Amino acid sequence: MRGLRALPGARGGGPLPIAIDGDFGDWPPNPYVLVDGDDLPGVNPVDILEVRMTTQDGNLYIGYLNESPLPVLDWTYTLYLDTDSSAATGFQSGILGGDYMIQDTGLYQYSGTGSDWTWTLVGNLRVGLNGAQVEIEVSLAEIGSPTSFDFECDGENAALGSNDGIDIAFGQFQVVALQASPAGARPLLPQKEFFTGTRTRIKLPALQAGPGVTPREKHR
Ligand SMILES: [Ca+2]
Ligand SMILES: [Ca+2]
Ligand SMILES: [Ca+2]
Repeated sequence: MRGLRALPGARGGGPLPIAIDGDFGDWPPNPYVLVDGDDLPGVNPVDILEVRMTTQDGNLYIGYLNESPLPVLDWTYTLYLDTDSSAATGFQSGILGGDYMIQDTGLYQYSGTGSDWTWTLVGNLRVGLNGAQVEIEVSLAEIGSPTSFDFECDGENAALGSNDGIDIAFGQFQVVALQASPAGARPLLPQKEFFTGTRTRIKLPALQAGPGVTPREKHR
């Protein structure tokens, strides 16, 4: 399900709606920006430089800045949203408990018991990829209208058949704080790390195809 958007001119002179075109130039000033840095060594084309977020008209906007242009989005980026800030609920990634996941153009809700790769498609999202920038729009209502959430963004190089490094960025986004401050709120507790292949790799079964995209295997 696509997020609702306000029509231009319906905002009484507020900022223009963010266009989902893979260009951050139309974002309001001072969004949340989690800087990951150019930290993935070797030939790893999927390398998160920053994850940005903001809200507008009941929607959450997510932006990825990759080190280099991406040929496709596919499952290069997987974003887990821990919307109840509880690692005990949702998919246990090792960092958080992901209640929702965004992968490619799909928004999914976790429907497993914690360690299994069981997701239910909520709907398809508007996604724009342009070179090294990706923009995604998701209705906050579709992820339970959280006031804050923890997130983990995994950049998976296996998706491009290249080196198998996984770049991980995680942090916390305060929805209410940002909405209360149009100029934007800075991130709380930003953290970052990267992973280059010492974890045990587990191939998880693909999902049953829904009306949208099927999430790809998760490597842990
Ligand atoms: Ca844009
Ligand atoms: Ca990085
Ligand atoms: Ca959770």
